[in-house]
Amino acid sequence: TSSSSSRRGAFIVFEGLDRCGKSTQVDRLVQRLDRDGHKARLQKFPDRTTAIGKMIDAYLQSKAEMDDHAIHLLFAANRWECAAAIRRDLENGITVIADRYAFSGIAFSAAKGLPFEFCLQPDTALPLPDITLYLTLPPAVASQRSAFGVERYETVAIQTAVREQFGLVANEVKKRHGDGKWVEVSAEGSIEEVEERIWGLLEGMISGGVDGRIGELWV
Ligand code: 2DT
Ligand code: MG
Repeated sequence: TSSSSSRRGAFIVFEGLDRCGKSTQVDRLVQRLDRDGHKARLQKFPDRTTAIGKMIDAYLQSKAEMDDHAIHLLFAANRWECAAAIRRDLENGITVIADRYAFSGIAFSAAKGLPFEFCLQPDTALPLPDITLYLTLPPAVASQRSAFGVERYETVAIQTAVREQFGLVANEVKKRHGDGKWVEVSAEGSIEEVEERIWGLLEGMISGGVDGRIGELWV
């Protein structure tokens, strides 16, 4: 529509525990937008293709060990090296869809015992997502899905601790940026059912574009 040309693209983040179907849903959303001729770009975090991303990849595959603080800062640095491109694309009317973001950074590091305030700090002033969809699955349902992979963090004990931290992250987002910035979505049901649930929440924001400047995380 003509009004969308004066508006910027939407910055949409997906978060959730392993095996919640997050990456599947992100892929389907991007495919749908491509089909509709809508300009959209997928941004995965960690972005394992950069120099920093390769260090993160080695850590996740347990090919490298690293201090908890050091790897936390590398995950954040990996977002900062992508921040300018995200901002530029949004300003050019492109919808940016991120598979994980700073919220995973906080939840996973805090689950290891790092202080919550320390975990928040390095992502301060990154582009603020217009909405974060947090995909939820009851633990009993999750355990019936296919087995965990072999990467670091893919155990029931760690996922349980991460779930608890995501609850604190949700509170922080709502407190600092407003209730509408963090939306829980049930990931129960078929792939198609979850896809329609998600589309119902995002359709207006994506097709209309977003009015106003890009916010800054935690600011
Ligand atoms: P994927 O399986 O989605 O590639 O994630 N992680 C992710 C962190 O610990 N900190 C972060 O900042 C981010 C973005 C979550 C790989 C793992 O990396 C964790 C799972
Ligand atoms: Mg994974």
